[in-house]
Amino acid sequence: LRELSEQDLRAHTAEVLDRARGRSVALTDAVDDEDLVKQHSKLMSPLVWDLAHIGSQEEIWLVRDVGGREPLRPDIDDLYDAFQHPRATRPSLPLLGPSEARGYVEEVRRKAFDVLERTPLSGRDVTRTAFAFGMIAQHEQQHCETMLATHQLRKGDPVLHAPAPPPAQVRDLPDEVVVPAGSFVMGTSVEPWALDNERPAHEVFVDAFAIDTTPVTGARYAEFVDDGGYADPRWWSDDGWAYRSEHGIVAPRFWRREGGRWWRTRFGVYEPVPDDEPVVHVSYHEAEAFAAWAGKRLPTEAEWEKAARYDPATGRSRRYPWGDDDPTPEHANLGQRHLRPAPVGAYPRGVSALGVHQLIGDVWEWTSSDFRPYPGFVAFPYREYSEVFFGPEYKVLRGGSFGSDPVAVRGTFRNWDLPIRRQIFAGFRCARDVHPGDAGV
Ligand code: AVJ
Ligand code: FE
Repeated sequence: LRELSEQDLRAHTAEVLDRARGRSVALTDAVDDEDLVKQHSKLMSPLVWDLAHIGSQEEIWLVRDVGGREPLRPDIDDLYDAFQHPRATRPSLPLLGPSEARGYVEEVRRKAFDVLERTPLSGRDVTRTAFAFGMIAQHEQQHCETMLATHQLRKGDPVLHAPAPPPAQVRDLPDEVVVPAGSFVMGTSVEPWALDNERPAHEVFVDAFAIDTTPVTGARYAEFVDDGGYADPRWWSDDGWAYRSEHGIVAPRFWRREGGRWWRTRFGVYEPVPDDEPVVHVSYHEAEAFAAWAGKRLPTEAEWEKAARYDPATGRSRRYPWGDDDPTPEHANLGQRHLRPAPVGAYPRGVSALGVHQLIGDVWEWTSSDFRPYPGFVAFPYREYSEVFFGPEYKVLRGGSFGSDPVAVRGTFRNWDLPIRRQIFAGFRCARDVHPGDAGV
């Protein structure tokens, strides 16, 4: 992005916005109107709320703020303000209906494109302008991933279809990669569309550690379940044990035991849990318990990012594990091209300089870190994007899932959620301390 001419940046921005809109339309056209307005889970909004919320944010940031245009629908700002109405109450609001919502987002988009054509993206104040377009494209894609999670919670016949991901290309990968102690640059000050919480770049010293080469698979996770892992408080934190007891949790969300093995419903299809696919739909508490059972722990956020970005040959941090090039379908399973994580070993071209696989795409990975600001953090452009969430309640997830669009994932990208959440496409990998003198350090 930083090297693009004004004209190419405008064309790229339009393309990214179009791609997001194609996906929102596909996710909302896949079901009938009754399904669009209904709440499939108390954790989620009706799909029609996400759709109009996407339009409302675009109106606020692109049409009004960047464009300086007259508001289209100031009367609905409050309805689509996520902080005014918790998800559980959204179905009872006087929301725009399906056809109204579709008409609204189209009208906002026409105006936003008009603003895009007339607004300089380079020169004075560009950072704010070019960023606003990138932020809104990412915002729409983030809600598309949320809508995809709503689809996963919805009951009924399959309505989404996609080809299978690639099979494993490499087998017998080593279990772990050892990363020697040392500093690396975490976060970014130069990535044009990086969000406020990814900034600024800063040096972090990380002790030697070992990290799993791949995310934890379904087969490995089933060993934990079948070993009585959910019934043994030794592996769980106090909060985790209370959570699993209160909710009667005995396996990942959507898993069911039948005929001596684990099955799962995925987007309306009932199937055996695949052995070599990263486990998905586990909470932080479950990930933490598995790691304890395995004699390991979750990686910190800094460890995850060092494993993903640090290149020991140059001492630099890369934009992505494979280098500085934007993701292609050969690098990672992103963008809902497939409706599932790919088996481990499916993306040898996505490997990091340190030899760690599938850090980007497939499943979000829980880290042990609380969501906190980097030193020098400045809220931008609004406090409610990140700042109000900083603190001990939220855990950081990294790397994006099969349902994350490339525009909304980077080596520096930080997601966060409550440790009890498991409707998101979250899995994990483990890490452990290593000490000087241990093999490989
Ligand atoms: C970054 C995924 C936690 O969905 O709550 C969407 C993104 N912020 N609208 C969320 C977001 C405002 C956010 N996460
Ligand atoms: Fe939002």
